[in-house]
Amino acid sequence: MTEAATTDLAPAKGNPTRPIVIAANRLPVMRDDETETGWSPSPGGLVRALLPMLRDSGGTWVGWTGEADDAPAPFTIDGIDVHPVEISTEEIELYYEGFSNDGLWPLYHDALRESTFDAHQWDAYHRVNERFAITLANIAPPDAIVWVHDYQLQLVPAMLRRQRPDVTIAFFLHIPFPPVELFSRLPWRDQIIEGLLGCDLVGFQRPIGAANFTACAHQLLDAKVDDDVITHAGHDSVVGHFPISIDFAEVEEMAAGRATRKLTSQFRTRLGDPEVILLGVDRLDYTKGIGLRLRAFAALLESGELDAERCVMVQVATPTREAVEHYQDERHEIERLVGEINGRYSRIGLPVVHYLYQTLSYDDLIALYRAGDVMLVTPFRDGMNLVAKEYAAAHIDGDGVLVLSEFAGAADELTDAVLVNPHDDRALQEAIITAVEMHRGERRTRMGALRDQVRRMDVQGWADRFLAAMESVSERA
Ligand code: GDG
Repeated sequence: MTEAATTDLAPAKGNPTRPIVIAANRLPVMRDDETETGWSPSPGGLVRALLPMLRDSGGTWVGWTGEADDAPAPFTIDGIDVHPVEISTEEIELYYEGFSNDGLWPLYHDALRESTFDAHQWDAYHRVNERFAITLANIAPPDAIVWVHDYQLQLVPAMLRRQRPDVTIAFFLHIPFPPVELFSRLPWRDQIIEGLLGCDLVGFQRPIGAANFTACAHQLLDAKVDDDVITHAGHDSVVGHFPISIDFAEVEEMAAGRATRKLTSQFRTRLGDPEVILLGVDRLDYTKGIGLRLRAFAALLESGELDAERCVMVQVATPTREAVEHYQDERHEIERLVGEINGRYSRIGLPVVHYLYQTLSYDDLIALYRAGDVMLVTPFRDGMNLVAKEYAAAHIDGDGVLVLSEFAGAADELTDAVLVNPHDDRALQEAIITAVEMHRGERRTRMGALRDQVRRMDVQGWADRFLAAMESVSERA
């Protein structure tokens, strides 16, 4: 069955010269009864980054629809061939919620929570990765570049290489790669490294991710390392870092629209026209440091360094991975803290913390960024953090201050933010005060520099750089 349809994403600037096949846990489209085709673009940066390029070059995407036991026949949408991979209810529990999100996710984020290492979950992870590899092997054209994404699919490259040594295989990890001391806890550590070494190119967000992976390959598998090339079992893999970004022009354009301006001013009014709006926007994930920033806010209200009559905090916490216990615990703790702070410092009709456990529309989100005077991005560990970049792109007024954790990948580039170690309570409080009290001139200088940086290194540039590296490793082979 073949359906043809269109989505509303902008055309690409640069195109690959060879057929490209993307593999990611999720497809670029999700089921949507409201549309004519029954599909609409999936939310998220990856789709925004890759869909225009794929659409223009006529590529292929292999992934899961997001629904259990959902195996529609391959179809074409907007010039992209979509190949759904079926995942059962049990596999969602074991491969996705279990091994990926309760095993790998905490381990790759500084072991902030205890990982579950369970052989049944590993078997399901292996099985689903194999299903992806078989699908890719069956459909990749002879001179294709296959680009695999993220921690759910780390075994795919070697599995695919065994079946299709003729294609170029690349991988990009969206989350941090941990140091060897932490990674070694994983009972299946050698298999994961071997899986990734099936690639011609392995990409990370930060140089430290690439260095950690290289150290693991050397120490665990005795692979030979020569600068950025790792040789194992007679095969070379090039390792590099490619910091992901956002569609700067799109966010800027949305932020400049009349509808957004109106919404921003409505939000400010509804919040009681405070002098300072402190803003947090995150998936409700324990890596993001939401509780930590609420505690810092509370401590500053308590000490009188912040005045509840002048400041409000807005925290958007998007629901995520609700079946995983660590996420349920984190939600309870955040909601307890919000209740405690509001109980103590709010006035009638004027809560001091506005907490939304919801997914907002992108329009609302951009308007909220514009309303935020101080953006708090305080993860304990984060691959990149696109919220920090979106905030800068949305601040077309050239004002606003970003408080940014040193442990977010974005800190490598966004050096004009107020950088902070979120593990240091007092330093975080001081960073918030610095941001709130910063003079207009300094705010504008810093925001100007942040905006220049994100404009220069946008998501199209990221995709172009990765693609150029893939083409150059394939010429090398
Ligand atoms: C992983 C890595 C890396 C959030 N709330 C709403 C909403 N969002 C959107 C934001 C942003 C995205 O979600 C979140 O991206 P982040 O980068 O901040 O974080 P992760 O989801 O953890 O992403 C991360 C990223 O992959 C890319 O490589 O940067 O380090 O962990 O785009 O705008 N969007 C809407 N409503 C919301 O309420 N519409």
